[in-house]
Amino acid sequence: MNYTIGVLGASGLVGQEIIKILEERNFPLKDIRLFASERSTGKTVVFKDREVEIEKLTVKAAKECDILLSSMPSGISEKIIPEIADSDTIVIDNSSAFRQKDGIPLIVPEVNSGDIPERPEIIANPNCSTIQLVLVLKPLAERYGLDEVVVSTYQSVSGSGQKALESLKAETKEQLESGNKEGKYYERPIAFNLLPAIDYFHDDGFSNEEVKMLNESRKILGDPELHLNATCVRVPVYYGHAESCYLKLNKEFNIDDIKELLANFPGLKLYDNPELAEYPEPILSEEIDETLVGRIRRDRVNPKALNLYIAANNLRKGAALNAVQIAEELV
Ligand code: 11C
Repeated sequence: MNYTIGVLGASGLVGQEIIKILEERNFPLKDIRLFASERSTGKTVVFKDREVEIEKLTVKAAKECDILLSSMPSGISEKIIPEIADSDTIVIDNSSAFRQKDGIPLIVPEVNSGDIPERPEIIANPNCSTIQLVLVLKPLAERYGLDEVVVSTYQSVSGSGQKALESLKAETKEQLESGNKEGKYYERPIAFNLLPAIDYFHDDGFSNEEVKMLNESRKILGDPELHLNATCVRVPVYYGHAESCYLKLNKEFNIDDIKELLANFPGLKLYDNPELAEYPEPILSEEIDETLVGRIRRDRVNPKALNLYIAANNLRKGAALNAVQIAEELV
């Protein structure tokens, strides 16, 4: 059977990446429909050698699709997706609107595809920084048990969209040419800088990105007690998020067993020869589907703890690819 796939938010960075991934992979497609806001309506996108016109999003038109891959702002998703989704039009939603709702699965296929119910209507796609983290946490949790996770992220500007990408370019040029350090997109300059502020701040001092990493990891791993502290930092990099992780396990381990376990987990690629300058980097993650994991080393004091470092393409595995993989699970 072949399926009509719709892409909601087709003109955004993630929407464009979804289209690219559907072209690359052998998805059983009957047709592809592209939807976006009125600003992009009427523009065309080349898909497998033919031009597909971007349509204005209406509930009626969206319901003509079997599966929708949606990447729209949360506020819009929250309003329109419940009107569209049913068991004949399944919506895989990349926004944060439904991730914590009871009864709505939050899926990273390699980790918890078993949580997809028989007749799903909405399936939530997690935040990019969570997806790459849980790929590493899952095999370790299963074999050794997780006592505590401490993670610091290094997140590229593409996580904030096209305007942020342009601002990094413009700010870098301006600082080099005139020394002007004015921020053009974030509240503070991003060029030659690091911003420990992603999304809004909660009353207890955590940013919403940090809270998402805790709540989403708990839901995906099925561990509501998971002890995880995140510090999320925006860095002046175009594509790819990196994360430094400190993990306390419940049991002692052999470090080579950990490397083997991670090397064999689907979606992960062990890249860990620091003496040969082989370690996870955003640049290396740009063109690949796997999450790179390296710099794996035991804590010098605590024999049950280790450090590691991961990098993944935030637009691919962190968003578009994960959504397409969920669609593949459905078909
Ligand atoms: C960032 N992780 O890098 C965010 C982007 O909840 O899907 C994705 C936000 C989300 O800014």
